[in-house]
Amino acid sequence: MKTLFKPLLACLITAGALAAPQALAADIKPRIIRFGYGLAEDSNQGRAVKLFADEVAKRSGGKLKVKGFGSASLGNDVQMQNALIGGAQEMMVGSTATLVGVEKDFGVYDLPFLFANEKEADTVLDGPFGQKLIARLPAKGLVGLTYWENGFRNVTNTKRPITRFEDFQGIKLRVMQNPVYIDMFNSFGANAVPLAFAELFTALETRAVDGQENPVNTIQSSKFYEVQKYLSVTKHVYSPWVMTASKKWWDGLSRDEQKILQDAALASRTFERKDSRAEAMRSVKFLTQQGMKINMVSDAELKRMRDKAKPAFDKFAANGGAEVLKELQGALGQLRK
Ligand code: TK8
Repeated sequence: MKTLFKPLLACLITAGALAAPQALAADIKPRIIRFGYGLAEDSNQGRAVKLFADEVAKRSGGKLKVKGFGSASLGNDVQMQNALIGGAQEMMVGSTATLVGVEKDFGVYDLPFLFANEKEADTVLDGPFGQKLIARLPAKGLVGLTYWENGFRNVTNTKRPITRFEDFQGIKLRVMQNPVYIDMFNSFGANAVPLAFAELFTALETRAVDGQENPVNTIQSSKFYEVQKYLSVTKHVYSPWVMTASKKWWDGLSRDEQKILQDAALASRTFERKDSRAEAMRSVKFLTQQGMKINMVSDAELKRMRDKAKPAFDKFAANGGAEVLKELQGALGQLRK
């Protein structure tokens, strides 16, 4: 009986799969997925969330509905992380820098002048190093799906162009809520003020701070050009975003549902990086047209900044980051061989 039944069942499954592959095979329930992010809907982040939502809808026959909530309307990065861990929100994308409260080693990406270009960043983030860091998240209540590009960060302020680190002297500079940034800019002579991104525009507008640092895409999409005069191209840090899901919620999904989300996340990664890079090429011109004064910082001065930031490296290593820093430098060394 058993031996007869098995091939018959296999035949039925094959026939069924041929007739209606999705409907029969996939275990998908109707679900609404709240997906929060910090930037405006009309930003590289917003466009990629929309692409992700469309991909998930397509791959799930419309059953999984991703609802994007931009401009930190569900909370800033840190608040959303906590909501995911607690199971009060399903998904988000945000900076790896603000994940340090959850997993300290993510701070390694914030050390200045590590990645030489986007290609290095892609290879390391998508390769064993980046995936190993992501694999630490489930133990902390999060599931990391993929990295997106935030991009190389540049400095804006209202006081003066930054041409060398001495120009940071006395500038009140908003940084992300992350100790590496605080140490780095303080070592340049700035007065680093950690602040959530959601509060940044107002802080710049009211002159509570003089400046900030972010990729050109964000300077454009968050309209910082309205309240900032100087943009200095320092590319001091390559900043990743990471897409995460609540582990509590994720564990209740079927394998099919998880696979749809994971596949759609990878599709969104390809789109997001391409879109962000194309936009970054146009942003500099746009920002000039808006009246920003833009200067490039020379390689020699960037090297001086790098040397000056050594205390940030030392402190990161001394506070338990030595291993992860060595691994990242090792991965970069492999690439450059
Ligand atoms: C958006 C932030 C932003 C980051 C920052 O929520 O805070 O400056 O660059 O992209 O994650």
